[in-house]
Order: sequence, then structure tokens, then C-alpha cells
Amino acid sequence: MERTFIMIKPDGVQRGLVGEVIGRFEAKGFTLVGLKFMSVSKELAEEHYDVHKERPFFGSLVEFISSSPVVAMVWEGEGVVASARKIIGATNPLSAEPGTIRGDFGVSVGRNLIHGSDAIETAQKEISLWFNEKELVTWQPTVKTWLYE
Ligand code: ABT
Ligand code: MG
Repeated sequence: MERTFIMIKPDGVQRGLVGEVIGRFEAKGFTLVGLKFMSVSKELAEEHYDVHKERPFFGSLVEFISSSPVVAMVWEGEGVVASARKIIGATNPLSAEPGTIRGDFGVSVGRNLIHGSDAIETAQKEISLWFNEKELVTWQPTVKTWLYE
């Protein structure tokens, strides 16, 4: 089953949106397989955003992600990678549709509340960067027969 990496960024935690965000993924019908509340080292933030290392905003992005705790999660379900990106909304919260997390709660690109892997391959890379195998729980939610045909 497909899995994606979701992180509630420092602004999402500081603004008290942890329950709101988790609630949206649960309500959609995705399955939680990993969850931890943690401080992020500069090294981990740099590695996570490695693709942006030449961009002008890289330094402030790494600074921001490591400035205050985050909630790191792995969610599972059919098509979860692309669907999570839709639930999250556009990178710039001012362009994000109402009904998305960024569209409902954000106003600034540099404070866009939440991260979601942008492709299946990226998801696999990010999951193994943030979690070890023992931290991921494979389980069968009994509601599954009511979610999938
Ligand atoms: P992430 O889920 O954080 O990766 O965001 P998303 O994939 O929607 O957008 P990208 B392009 O990956 O942005 C990564 C982080 O960099 C911030 N950013 C991006 C800027 O601050 N300025 C910019 O011009 C761009 C393009 C937004 C994202 N994170 N935060 N916070
Ligand atoms: Mg991205």
C-alpha cells in the first residue's frame, strides 16, 4: 500500500493545528502508520530540503524548520501521495484553495504549515530519512472494508 511522509511544520505546531491536521487525514480515510513529535536538527532539515540547497531561501528554510518542534508522520492509503498534496494545497497559502490546509490556515509561503512528499519516490526517500523501520506500524484498520471496494 502507498505511503507518504507528512510533517506539521513549526508554525503548524505553534498555532495549535496538530489536531486539525491529523483529523483531516483521518477523516479522509487514510491510515496512520508512524507519528512522532520532535525537534529537528539543522543536519536533518538540510538533508530533507537538499533539492533546494542552491535556492536563495534555503538558509532561512532550514533555520525555520529547526527553530521549534514538528510532528513527523507517515500516512498510508491508495493514492495517498497525490491526495495528501491536494489536502495540503498550493505552496503559497494565498493561492491555495479554501478547503485545503494551507488555504484555510496560512498566509505566507515561508509559513505554509505542513509538508507532504511530492512523488512516490520522494515519499520513500523521506520516510526512510525521518523514520526507522521499527517506528512504523503495519496494522489493519477494521474500517477498511467500508473505505475500499
Ligand atoms: P514543502 O511541502 O515544504 O516541500 O512545500 P512544497 O512542496 O509545497 O513547495 P516547495 B517548492 O518544495 O517549497 C519548499 C519550502 O520552501 C519554501 N519556499 C519555497 C520559500 O520560502 N520561498 C520560495 O520561493 C519557494 C518556492 C516553502 C516550503 N516550506 N516552507 N516553509
Ligand atoms: Mg516540496
